[in-house]
Amino acid sequence: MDIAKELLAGNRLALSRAITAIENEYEEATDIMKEIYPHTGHAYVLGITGPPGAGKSTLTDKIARAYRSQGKTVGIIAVDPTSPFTGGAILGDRIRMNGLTLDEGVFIRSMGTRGSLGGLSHKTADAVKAMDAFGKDIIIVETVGVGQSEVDIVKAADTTVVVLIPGMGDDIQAIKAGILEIGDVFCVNKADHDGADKLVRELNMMLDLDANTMMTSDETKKALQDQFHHLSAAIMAPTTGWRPSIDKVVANQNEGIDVLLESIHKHRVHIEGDGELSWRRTKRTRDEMLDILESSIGRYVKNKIVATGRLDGYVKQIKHHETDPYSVVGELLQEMLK
Ligand SMILES: Nc1nc2c(ncn2[C@@H]2O[C@H](COP(=O)(O)OP(=O)(O)OP(=O)(O)O)[C@@H](O)[C@H]2O)c(=O)[nH]1
Ligand SMILES: [Mg+2]
Repeated sequence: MDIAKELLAGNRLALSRAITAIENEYEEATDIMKEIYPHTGHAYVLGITGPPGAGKSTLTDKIARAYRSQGKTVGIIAVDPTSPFTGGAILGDRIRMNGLTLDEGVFIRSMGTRGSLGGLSHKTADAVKAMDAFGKDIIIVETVGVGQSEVDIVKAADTTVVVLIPGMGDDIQAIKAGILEIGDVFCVNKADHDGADKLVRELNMMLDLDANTMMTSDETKKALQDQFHHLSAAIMAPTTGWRPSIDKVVANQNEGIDVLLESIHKHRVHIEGDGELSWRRTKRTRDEMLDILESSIGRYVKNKIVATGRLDGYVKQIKHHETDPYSVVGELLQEMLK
């Protein structure tokens, strides 16, 4: 089967195979990406992240249904960076999203680390592109946790929803730094539990008072814009005045979903209007390009040196302190990139 062609023609099996190729780094994945790339850039990508058990899958299911009722097609990628196997995640998410799997307008896929956390965000981004080229209007990336790995993963998102639940106590302090940075919309889920209003108040306070965080992100943005300034005016635009919204939701009872969707929509309109979306996507493209460059050059040089059979000799020399890895790499690079 010509996977790329079939995928572009709307064959679900081809989409599934493409993502498997991406996930397992099969050689054909590169050719598939090349062929589908011109057909990407149409989908809107939603990131949903938050601590384990916060109700992300339940919420994803409800959000997907809401978009479906608007006539939009939906792709869902459930990423679990904590698990080397996707089996558990697949099972749990499948059960929670039971009705959805029967809907032709929805495509659900789980992705795990398959042993190496490195590259998971890159693979997720490529899987998003596969669903985008396939023609999904909205792509939802659900990822568990509150660490760096999901921060990287949600970089693929245009709007990021951070899901929190009442009763997390001091945990919120611990996770706040990373979370305030990435949340465009905050969802206080399980609002049927005590403490939802308290959590909303705390979040409001953090967002208002933590000028530091805001400054960092604005500064980071500025620094990046400076690097970009020669590229185009479009990416100079941002430094947005977006104040993340905080919505109370009871996902398992489908309560508050409309309001949450409205917040997501407002954020979308906001970043489309002031150039931020274009800027985010430009930055993403740049990061991706450098990522591919780095890994390709690395692989090329590594393969070459292994092929010359000199690797073991170098290792021995380094081990005997006759030289050091930095000098060896420096010499090799000079020699190979001449
Ligand atoms: N009381 C209550 N329970 C909820 C709500 N939303 C989800 N749940 C329940 O919370 C549990 C966890 O929900 P999931 O959707 O699996 O949470 P998750 O964040 O995807 O979990 P992981 O992917 O394992 O991190 C399930 O038993 C849900 O039924 C809610 O609003 N209120
Ligand atoms: Mg889940």
